[in-house]
Amino acid sequence: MPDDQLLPSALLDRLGALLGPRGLLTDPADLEPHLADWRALYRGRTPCVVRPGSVEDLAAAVRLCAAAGAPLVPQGGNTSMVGGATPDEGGRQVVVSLARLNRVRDIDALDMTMTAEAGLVLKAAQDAAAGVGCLFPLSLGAEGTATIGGVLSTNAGGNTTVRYGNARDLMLGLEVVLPDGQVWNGLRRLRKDNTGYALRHLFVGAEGTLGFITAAVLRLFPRPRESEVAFCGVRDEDAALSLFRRFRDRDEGAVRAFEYMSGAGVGFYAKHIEGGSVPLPGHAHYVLVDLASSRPDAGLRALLEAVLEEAMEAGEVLDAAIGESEAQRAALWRIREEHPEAQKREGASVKNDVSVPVSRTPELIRRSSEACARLIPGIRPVPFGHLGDGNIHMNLEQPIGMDAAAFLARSHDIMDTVNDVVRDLGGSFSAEHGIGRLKTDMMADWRGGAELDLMQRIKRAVDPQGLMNPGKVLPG
Ligand code: FAD
Ligand code: 2HG
Ligand code: ZN
Repeated sequence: MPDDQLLPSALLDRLGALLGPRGLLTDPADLEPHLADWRALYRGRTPCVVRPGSVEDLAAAVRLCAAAGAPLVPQGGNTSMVGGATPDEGGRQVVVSLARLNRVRDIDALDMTMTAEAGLVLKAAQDAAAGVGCLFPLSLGAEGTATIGGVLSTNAGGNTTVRYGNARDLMLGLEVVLPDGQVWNGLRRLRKDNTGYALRHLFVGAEGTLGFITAAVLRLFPRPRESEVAFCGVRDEDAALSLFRRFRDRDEGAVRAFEYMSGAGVGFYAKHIEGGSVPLPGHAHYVLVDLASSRPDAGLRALLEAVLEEAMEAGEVLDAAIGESEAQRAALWRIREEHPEAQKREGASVKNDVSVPVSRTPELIRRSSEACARLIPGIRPVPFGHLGDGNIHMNLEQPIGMDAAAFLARSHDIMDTVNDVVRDLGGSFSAEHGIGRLKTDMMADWRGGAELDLMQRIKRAVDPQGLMNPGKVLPG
């Protein structure tokens, strides 16, 4: 069937009349960037991309689509790790990009809030906060592309969750276009607001299955005046955990990030990333610790050195490099931030964004690495991530010389193998990336019974036509 017959042409005409040429893309070259996900796991088709320039236009477009029974796929920066923002292959799903709704509507350094539109890029939100002497602390590798609507819809975590929480914890209020085109204005900038069901939390982490987030009130924090970053070679996974505990016990509030990396991942960074030099090569395990304080006299360097010295005496830290300038601190962070890209360049890999209680992270890394090695001899474990949150990206790289397609054909076996360990340790099969399309088939097993039943009832109540991001999150 030709693409223009996939949706009634009358709907396309009405959308065109409503939104104008900037608001409706139909040229195949313009559609292209919206059809595949960052990992290239999925490639879909769409008759058009709707790009509304105002909330009213989005609401009107949603009403037109609802009347025509056209399914809708919200898209922000399209950096989803689970195929959440990609249309399916059927060619009927309309991609709705929030990119043009990208204003900071309001920012208040006394209330410590920012009202930002959904399409605002995360880095631009951080910059806007810095512009009034504040901090918007959410930070992740995709922050130059990911949007406020996207990070809220996935309840993204990232590098600073250990100190500031997930995206959900940074949100006070929301504005949402519902599946029937109604606009709900819940943009209240209140710290206390106990007025029935907390509807705003329903849309955070819903991955676009319940409506469009169009704007949010975000919490701001005092900007850090002092910070320290150390990159450490550590003895093993237990030593990494023990180092986290040492910092936490001394001054929990000082730890802004605590990230684990394997020697394999750091090696991929050195091999694949331009200028990717590593100060302490040759270790099997690494930790990056970032301390920050809004107090100018917090004494973070003394704290850092005291804890590292203690851990070295205990044989846990084998060597450490401390960033002496902003540029050096950024260079140390780059080793961690470039892990996804370096891993991509090394070859085919299977990702497992999983969490366990923090105390079980060493066991998670060891047991899943061993189990995967039994499943596919030569497989290369590349665990890294947010150890301070118990969230390890338990990723597996293809054995050297193995055919990439043959390796990827085993993806589900590999994910099942890791998930068996995760389950045994009381963890979750999705920590921060969400379910998207990749993990819908795991929902019944992990969240079945009353929990999934309630989710499905909520979905039917909010989106009775089932038009919002079909095929994502909930099993069909
Ligand atoms: P998209 O990818 O466009 O969409 C994500 C989901 O949200 C989709 O289901 C989509 O339909 C929905 N959606 C998007 N906008 C809206 C809206 N306005 N209303 C309703 N639904 C909407 N995640 C982490 O948690 N921590 C990390 O450290 C991290 N690092 C990353 C590093 C890299 C290099 C990459 C590529 C991704 C990383 N991610 C990380 C994945 C993360 O989920 C996304 O970066 C981000 O949260 C998604 O934002 P986005 O604007 O790109 O959303
Ligand atoms: C990160 O922490 C992201 O860098 C991506 O969550 C993780 O590539 C991954 O598996
Ligand atoms: Zn992560």
